[in-house]
Amino acid sequence: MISVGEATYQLLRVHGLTTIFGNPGSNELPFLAEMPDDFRYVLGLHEGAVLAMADGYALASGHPAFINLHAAAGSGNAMGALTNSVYSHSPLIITAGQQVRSMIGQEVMLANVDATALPRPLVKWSCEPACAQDVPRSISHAIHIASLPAKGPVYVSVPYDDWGREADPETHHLMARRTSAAGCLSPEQLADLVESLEGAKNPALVLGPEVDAEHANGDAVRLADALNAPVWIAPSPSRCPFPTRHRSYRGVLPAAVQGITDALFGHDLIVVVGAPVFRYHQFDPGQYLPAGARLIHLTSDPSEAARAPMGDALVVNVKETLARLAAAVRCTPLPALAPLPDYRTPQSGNGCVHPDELFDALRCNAPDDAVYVKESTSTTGSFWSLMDLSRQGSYFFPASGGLGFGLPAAVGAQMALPDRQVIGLIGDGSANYGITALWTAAQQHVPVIIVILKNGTYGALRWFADVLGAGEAPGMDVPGINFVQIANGYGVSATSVNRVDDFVRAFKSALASRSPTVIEVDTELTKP
Ligand code: TZD
Ligand code: CA
Repeated sequence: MISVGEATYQLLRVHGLTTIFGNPGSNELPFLAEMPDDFRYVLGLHEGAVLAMADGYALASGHPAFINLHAAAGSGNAMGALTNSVYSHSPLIITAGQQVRSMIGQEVMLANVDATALPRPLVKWSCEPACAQDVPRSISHAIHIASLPAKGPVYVSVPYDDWGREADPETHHLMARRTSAAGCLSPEQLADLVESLEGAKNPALVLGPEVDAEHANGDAVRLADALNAPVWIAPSPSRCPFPTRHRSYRGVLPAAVQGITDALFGHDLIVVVGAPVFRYHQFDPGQYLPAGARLIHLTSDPSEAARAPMGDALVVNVKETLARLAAAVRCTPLPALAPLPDYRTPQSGNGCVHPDELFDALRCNAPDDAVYVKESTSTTGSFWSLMDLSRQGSYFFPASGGLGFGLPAAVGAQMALPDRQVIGLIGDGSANYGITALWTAAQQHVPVIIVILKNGTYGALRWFADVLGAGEAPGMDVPGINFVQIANGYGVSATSVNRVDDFVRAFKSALASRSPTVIEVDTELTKP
């Protein structure tokens, strides 16, 4: 007979979940004390950083990540970061330790009262097993439901007296279970779509993060080539689904109703793949679509399909659908696409580095397959005009705009992708929400490069204050932070630069060092 704890570790091993991201407390120690030698525990010093590190690991690896948090307090600390995981469809298996079963009702210290309600509505599913014997099955349930489309985070609260109990003898069946989804277009649905595409005079593709998550970037290129159609990236992108130097690439759509309609003016068919319709941000009411345009939405997420305010939707596997469409469409030649504009000439900073110069330097000096985790909110336009992102998994941004993702997610992504250089591009405001991940990077020898863009302010808020006509508000500047000292304090080597040539030197030495490095760059304030 084996214990509930042993059965759970066996199950996690079968699913390749041998890395535990966590921050422990007394409720979790009985589980962690049994951790087998082939497992690795990655300690994060704050649960927001724990969750975002695991998120970066899951997003970059394409596999679920396992998290262990301390009861309600630890779960609460992680919830800001969890807002991003919902919209990035991250399959995070979040577990939290609970008080012993007989004491929960008394609300003793560290009882997670109404534990399943706590993480809602941010998780896809949450559970506290009805008895100890149901713990391995509940964790199996969690892994499967997190990984089936649409993927998402799940939460399991486990009383700590469960781990030592005897497992159900039938638990072995769980180890062999596999679940998968097989939604594909019927022949009629495929024929309808092909007819719509072939019949359109001027179709446009709008691609979202799911295309990159499903490794369908190449399929999207084949469809764009077959259609000779322009391609936009859906607004507020959390990933890059299409090569930004492909001749069809037209840029990132603005995150505003009328802005999108204006950008797509003249198209009679708009096919949105793997994104919500749409992820607007600034309130700019207007028409949802150009006059006479039809919108078709392809997504694996029934909620994305249902909540859109316009268009027809098909809930599908986006990779398979793109591949089948690319193979099926036969288009008469459309007017030639306008040539792609050249990179814009980088502007120079005034006594500091302009973000244009920084991104230009990165494009020229970083490896082609570098992975960028970006959380610098005022430099969006500059970044997309100057970078060349051509590979799958090259770009990650907090999917719900919740700061505190970028720095830890860069550490997690670098752990998942030891053969690619991960570069965090983090604002001097954003860096503070997840700064403790530097300690984990140092302890785990994760060779991530964190570039901190220091403009002394919450730049995006300054821009937003203008958009809203709000004028000067309190709390918008962040002067007097020394990231070199902070990084050194956590055991990470760091340097500060205010000229682009010094940045290039520091960056090259960081690349060569194969150890975590922070480069603080004094940057010019720009508008997103
Ligand atoms: N808190 C959290 C957790 N998420 C947020 N999105 C905000 C606050 C509000 N916020 C933004 O939406 S952008 C921003 C804040 C505070 C400024 C970030 O400043 P930064 O980047 O220095 O990281 P820029 O490039 O100067 O804008
Ligand atoms: Ca800033």
